[in-house]
Amino acid sequence: MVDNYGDIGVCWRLARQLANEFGLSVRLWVDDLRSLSMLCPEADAALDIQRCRGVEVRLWEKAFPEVDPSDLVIETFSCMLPESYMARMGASQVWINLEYLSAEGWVEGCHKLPSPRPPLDRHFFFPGFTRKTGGLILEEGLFAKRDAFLKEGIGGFWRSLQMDVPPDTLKVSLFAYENAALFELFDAWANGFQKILCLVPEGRILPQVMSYFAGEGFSRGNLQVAVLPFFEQEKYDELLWASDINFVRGEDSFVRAQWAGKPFVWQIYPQQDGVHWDKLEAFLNLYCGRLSRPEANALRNFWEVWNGNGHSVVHAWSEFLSARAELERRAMVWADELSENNLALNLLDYFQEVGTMRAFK
Ligand code: TRH
Repeated sequence: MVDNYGDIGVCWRLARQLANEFGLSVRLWVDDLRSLSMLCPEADAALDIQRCRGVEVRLWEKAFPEVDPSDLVIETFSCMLPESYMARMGASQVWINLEYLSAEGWVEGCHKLPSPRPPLDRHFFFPGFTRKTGGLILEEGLFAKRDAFLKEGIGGFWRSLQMDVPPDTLKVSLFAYENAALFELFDAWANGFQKILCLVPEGRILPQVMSYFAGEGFSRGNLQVAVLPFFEQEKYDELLWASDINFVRGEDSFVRAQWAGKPFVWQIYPQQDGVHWDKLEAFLNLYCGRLSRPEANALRNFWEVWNGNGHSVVHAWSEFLSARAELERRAMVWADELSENNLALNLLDYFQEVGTMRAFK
């Protein structure tokens, strides 16, 4: 897909973590190396086989190469393993289907359920936000890195972008799909009392951003927009840390915004039958649970507006902004709570659990 990096984003992150933190020998099969090279410029989109950041990266072609299957086979997002690969798998492989992220209640019931593919066993593994799910991808030491960046690295970050950001300016990163609410939001920012610097990495929202300014520079009233290059994954984290509010989308940037510990706004990946609204509400219910009522309403209303419920953007934004101090506190506490449930650790524990269960069968 053009400009959809979530699936490779998750796989690349997990592959690196398993290889570099746990010392495992990891082979990542990718059918779109161009997308990977956007997240990691060292990856060469022309190479069928390469080693990159401790991971063996292989091109997933139609004619799938004949290789010995790994001890742990992680199928992500139900991508369907090639027949020839499955034919070589047997009782010594543990096959896990790593699913999409959702805060919906049914996830807890389905996490770790068997999903047989006779004669092989397969097991569901669901990431999630509660202790009864597989948790979220979080690299060792990420919070310490974030905090050190905020203490010492932030000036260097802005300088690397050749930007001089006045302290009274609210910095907002904007990573989004096309969005019908954008013009109204930009109007609210342009006409608001607060100076706003909106940082837009190149991507799907950019044509809309350009058309708002109609070729007349990138500033209007109190709003200034800076278009940024699409960063490698680590630098995108820095953008999230350096900004005061983050607009994110999909699955992986959504999680990274949570680790940033800053107020954030999620544009969920829209699905045709509208089921994404259930997912959005499920997350809001969890996240808002411990916010006081005005702040919870402000967050909920603005997120719903940003996801296209058609209500007034101006009003929702002004309430969201007023709730900022409380949302900042919530974001930090939430990040700390979530960090207790680490996906990579849980996945490897489960790998051993399945192996042990088999031995007793
Ligand atoms: O690209 P996305 O919209 O991905 C989506 C979702 O994952 C969705 O569930 C899936 O079904 C759909 O794709 C096909 O958004 P997401 O998930 O946030 O992924 C973006 C990735 O790009 C993430 O790993 C962060 C990374 N990124 C950078 O590395 N540099 C950047 O400058 C930016 C803006 C993002």
